[in-house]
Amino acid sequence: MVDNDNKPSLGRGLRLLIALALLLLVAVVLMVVLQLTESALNIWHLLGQMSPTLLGLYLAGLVLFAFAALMVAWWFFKPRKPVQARRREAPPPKDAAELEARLEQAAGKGIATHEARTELRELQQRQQRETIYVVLFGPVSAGKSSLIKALTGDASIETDPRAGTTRYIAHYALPDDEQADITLTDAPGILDTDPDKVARARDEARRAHLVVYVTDGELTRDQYQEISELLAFGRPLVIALNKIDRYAPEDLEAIKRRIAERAPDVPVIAVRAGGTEEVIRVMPDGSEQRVARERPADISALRDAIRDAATRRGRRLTELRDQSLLSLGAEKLHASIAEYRRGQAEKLVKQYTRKAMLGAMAAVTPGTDLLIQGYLGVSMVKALANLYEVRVREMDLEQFVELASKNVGKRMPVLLALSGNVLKAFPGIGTVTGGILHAVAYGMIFDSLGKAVAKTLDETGALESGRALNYFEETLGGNLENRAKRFARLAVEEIAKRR
Ligand SMILES: Nc1nc2c(ncn2[C@@H]2O[C@H](COP(=O)(O)OP(=O)(O)OP(=O)(O)O)[C@@H](O)[C@H]2O)c(=O)[nH]1
Ligand SMILES: [Mg+2]
Repeated sequence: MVDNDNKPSLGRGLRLLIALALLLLVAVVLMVVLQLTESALNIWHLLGQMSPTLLGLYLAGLVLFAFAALMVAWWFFKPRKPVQARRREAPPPKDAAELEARLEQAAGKGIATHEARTELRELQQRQQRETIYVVLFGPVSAGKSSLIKALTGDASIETDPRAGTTRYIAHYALPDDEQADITLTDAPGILDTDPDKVARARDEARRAHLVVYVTDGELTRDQYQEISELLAFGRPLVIALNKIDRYAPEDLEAIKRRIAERAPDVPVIAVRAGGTEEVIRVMPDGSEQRVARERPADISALRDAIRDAATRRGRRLTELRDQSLLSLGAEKLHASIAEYRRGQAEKLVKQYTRKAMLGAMAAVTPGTDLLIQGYLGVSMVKALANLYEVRVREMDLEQFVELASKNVGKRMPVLLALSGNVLKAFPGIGTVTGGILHAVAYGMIFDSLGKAVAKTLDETGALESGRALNYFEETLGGNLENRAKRFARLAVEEIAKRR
């Protein structure tokens, strides 16, 4: 640093020159002021001679112009919220061709599309058949399979008091129907402990024309939630209240009333699937015997409701079914895209972390490393945003990385000390120089920043800077020792490669 007392004095010639330049500047300013005053007086004079209408128009024009200029200035200088750009979700595809086009585009990028393609194929196959698909859906052991058994008379259908009997989707034709071709679909129960079975049932509810929600009692809050989600997907729905043999008539009415209050637009049909049950019979000699007893079925109201829907609303049901299956396909594609992006984001973060570490090792003078890392940081966040198709302005990107750097600044001494510490465990790297210390620290910083940004983009479809910075703080400060060791190992490997 240069001391004030030792400041070299400016030469006389130079001071004279500066004084002359200042004088010239004052003269120019004076001239400009005089010129402006003259113009203003002239304009004032001319305005005085104008007709009042023309004067009004002129003044209005002036005000408008000033307002426009102010607006432009405001737009330019207004304080900007840091990075809030949001990705627009694609609306559901209109038809099979549109979904097909989206699938091809995704496949071109290397995204796995088989799950979505299966849904598209399913739709195309179902469109070729005349039949109306009716799925029996609901909690385990509510009697879905028993109802299908009763409706079709198919004795091979497995039913059991134990929960989770039906594992896979199965279709059965509703026999002897002249008015409509109806297929009943048996599905695993929801509220099953196996999430795959539940997912299979939920998907099937999206593929069917009509959903019969089977319950054997009061509905829980989760069940109402499930029903309202199905309704939101545009699924035509009826509730079959099964096992009515177990209820007194007034209890049954009370349950029906409560369902009607919570799901007012959904018809509730009381049924009894029947089946057999084991009872203990006391014999005349006092001994006990287990015997199978038939429960009479009462399913005609449900059969009528299904037929009625299929014959009266068949076309509308098919339209809704097509839309529902298309959106299911689109959702599956969306999930595959998200999966693909997560994988790519991980690769990008690895690449940039390595670059940042190499940059830190190569930095010659203090300060350059920060500059390189700042540039790299912006590039990494930009690459991640591009991957998630989130448009972020350059200015916002820089502002975000600047905010992240401020967080880093506070932690840098700790990170460097930690790097020094863990590097001691690696023999043969010679003296621990600034470069390698910074490399380890930057490894940790870039890895945390990249992961935080990727997580935010994945969760919100936007680069919400507050959330991303919080995640960054969390990851940067967590599990320090192990992460420092990991990046120390990487840095040492990098040095070994160069030797
Ligand atoms: N009391 C009575 N029991 C019934 C009735 N319908 C079915 N059940 C009994 O309820 C139990 C479950 O029936 P399932 O048809 O296997 O039920 P599910 O909904 O298909 O069950 P999962 O496949 O496990 O999801 C069986 O023991 C049936 O006998 C009925 O109307 N009344
Ligand atoms: Mg079943």
